[in-house]
Amino acid sequence: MSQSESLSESDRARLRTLSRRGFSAGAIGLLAGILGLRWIATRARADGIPWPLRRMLGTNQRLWESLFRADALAPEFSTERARMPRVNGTYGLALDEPEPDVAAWRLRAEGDLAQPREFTLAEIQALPRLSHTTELKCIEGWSEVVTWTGARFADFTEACGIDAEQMPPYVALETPGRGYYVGLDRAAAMHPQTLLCYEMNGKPLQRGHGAPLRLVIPVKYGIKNIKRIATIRFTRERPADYWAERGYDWYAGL
Ligand SMILES: Nc1nc2c(c(=O)[nH]1)N[C@H]1C(S)=C(S)[C@@H](COP(=O)(O)O)O[C@H]1N2
Ligand SMILES: [Mo]
Repeated sequence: MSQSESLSESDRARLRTLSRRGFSAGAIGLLAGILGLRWIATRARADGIPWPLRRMLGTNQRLWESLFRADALAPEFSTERARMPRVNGTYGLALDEPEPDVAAWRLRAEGDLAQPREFTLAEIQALPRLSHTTELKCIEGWSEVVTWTGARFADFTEACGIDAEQMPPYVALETPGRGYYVGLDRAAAMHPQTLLCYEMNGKPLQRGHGAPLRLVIPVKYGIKNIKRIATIRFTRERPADYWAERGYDWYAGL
């Protein structure tokens, strides 16, 4: 004898009601989910994405910011662990143009400073030299340990005549022609491991990795590690950021 045959007619009726109820509850839940997603998707956009999502990123950012410690260092590794990462992201690198002349290259510092300044690569290399072996983490899900060498961003700001107390809250960095651009909060820019980097794994930086000068900022995801910097602007307004304008978190902290 099968189970259903042993059920009385009233049991069966009860079962039918229960499963109908279960189905209705499921259907209502599903519908609410779909309507909810549609509601989110049709909201006004803020920096390229619907405002409820942007607000979630904002909350996320405040949480990360409150956890940030200016003196907490990103983990460092032995140099034997260092590898060459893939070339990832070529916006603003102009790889189809002829090899640039490094002697003619200039880094422009502008914005909230006594007067705009231009630096040669030799001038950046004359600043105190620092190396660290840290992990480059891409939001796409891969990471690589790399030995980076360059000048501390904090030493560069000093060379620009900005003292740490007067430093404006934001820094904007751009490639030539603004093919890629990044905005940073002051605390991350001034972090002791943040470098204007000209050597990678003991060799001069290659074009695909941002020659002649790139940013290395281990307290942020890869997207903020802008390659081939032409301009650095100190500013009181939060700068535009290439990937934040395309839906990623502006802060992008680790
Ligand atoms: N100019 C420029 N810098 C950039 C990018 C880019 O597209 N253009 N991509 C970023 C991203 S997403 C990552 S993960 C790192 C990768 O650095 P790598 O190419 O040296 O591995 O560079 C960052 N800096
Ligand atoms: Mo990335």
